[in-house]
Amino acid sequence: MPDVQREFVMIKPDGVVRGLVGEVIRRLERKGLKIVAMRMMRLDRETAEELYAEHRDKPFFDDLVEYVTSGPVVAMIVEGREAVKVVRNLIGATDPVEADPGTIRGDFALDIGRNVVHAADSPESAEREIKVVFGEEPPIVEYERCDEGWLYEER
Ligand code: IDP
Ligand code: MG
Repeated sequence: MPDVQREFVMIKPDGVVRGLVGEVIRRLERKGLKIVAMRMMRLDRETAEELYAEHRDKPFFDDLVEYVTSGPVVAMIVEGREAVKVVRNLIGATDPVEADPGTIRGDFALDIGRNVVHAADSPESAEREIKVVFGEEPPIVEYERCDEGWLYEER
């Protein structure tokens, strides 16, 4: 199967507390993506700062770190063809006001500072963020989805 990628996805505290965990996972699963690791946790400040290191100098950085450490998150690694692009399309634009209907942010959020879900923006970011949140040896569980033969023309 060509172009298989790993993507890092994280349901943010508003998504968990608002009861959207199942909704987000459902959308990833029904697209055909395979969840290969998942952990519910609370991010500590250091991990959140590292996760969002690229935004350290932005005016919203402190609020962002406060937000993602304010409650539980559900962190996941998903696999599939072009998983990074596919997940970014599923979650929608950063600002939920601009996000298309049908996307997670487009359907469930109204505020850029409470946009329900995080996903890495490139395969390189995904690899880095997976290590930040899951550690150097992420707990990946390999298996086959029973529909893989029908999700992809070639295997
Ligand atoms: P992304 O989550 O779509 O990749 P980024 O630009 O990487 O968007 O920003 C990371 C997160 O920082 C966003 O998801 C959002 O929660 C927050 N954020 C981004 N820009 C703003 C802003 O202008 N005001 C407040 N929060 C912001
Ligand atoms: Mg980003």
